[in-house]
Amino acid sequence: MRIDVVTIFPEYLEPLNVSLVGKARARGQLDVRIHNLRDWTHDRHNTVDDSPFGGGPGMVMKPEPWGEALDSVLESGEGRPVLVVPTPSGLPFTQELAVELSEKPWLVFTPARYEGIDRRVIEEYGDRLDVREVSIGDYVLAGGEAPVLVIVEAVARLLPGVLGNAESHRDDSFAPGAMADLLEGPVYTKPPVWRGREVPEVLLSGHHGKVARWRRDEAFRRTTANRPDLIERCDPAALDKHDRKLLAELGWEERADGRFGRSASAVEE
Ligand code: 6GU
Repeated sequence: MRIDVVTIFPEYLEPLNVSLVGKARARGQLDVRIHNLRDWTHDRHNTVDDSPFGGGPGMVMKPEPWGEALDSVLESGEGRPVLVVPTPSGLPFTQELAVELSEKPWLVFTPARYEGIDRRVIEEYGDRLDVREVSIGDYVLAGGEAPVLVIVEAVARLLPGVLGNAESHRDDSFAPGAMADLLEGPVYTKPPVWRGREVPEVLLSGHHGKVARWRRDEAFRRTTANRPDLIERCDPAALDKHDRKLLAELGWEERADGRFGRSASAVEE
C-alpha cells in the first residue's frame, strides 16, 4: 500500500517511522511519503492560510497550495487514490472503514490546521476521486495530523503480513463478527501471583471450553459497563442462552424482539 500525507507539520508524522508502521515501511509493505504543503507556496512567507469570507474567527487554508500539492501527488502515482480528509465534521472512523481502506492500493491524507480547508478543494477532488471526510471521535483537536497517525495505524495493522498472525485480528473489539461486537476482556501473563494478586484460576485450567466461556462473560461485563450502546444494538442471534442469563444477572431486560435494554432503574444512573 502507498500512503501520501500533505501537511504543514511534516515532523508531526515522525511516529510513522516507529513500531508497527515503521517496521511495515522497512519491510517494503508500506510506502509512506510525507510532503510539506509549504513546498507548493510561492510567496516570501509561504502563506497557507487567509481570513474566512463572511467573517468569523480563525483562518482558512487557501485552496491554491492544496491544489498544486494534490495535483503533484496524483501525477506521481498510477491510478486514483482514495483521498482521506480528517475533519471533526466527517463520518465516524470505525473498524469497518479501517478494513475498507486497508483494501485500497493508495491513500492520500490532507490533515488541516486552522478552521479547515477552503471547501472548493474537497469539491474539486471529489469530482475525480473517492473522497472520505473522516472524524476520529467527538472532541476537537487542533489539526488533522494526530487523526492521520490514528487512521494509518488502524489500517496498517490490517495489511497482509504486517501483524504476523492473521488470527490476531479475528477477536479485535469491533472486528466485524468478532465476539458479536463486544469489548475485549482482561488479559494476564506470568507470574501466576503478583503482589498477592492471582490470575483467575480458569485461565490456568487448560480447559479451552471453560476459558472461552469465561472470556466471553468478561467481555459482556466490560461492554455493559463501558459501552451499553453496543449491547443495545447487539444482534439477538449472536446471543446464546448463557449470554442471556448473564445479561439478566447484570440487570438487563430482554425485550420482545430478543434485544436487550437497560432496565428502567439502570438507565437513570
Ligand atoms: Cl479528524 N480533526 C480534528 N481537528 N479534530 C478532530 C478530528 C479530526 N476527529 C475528531 N476530532
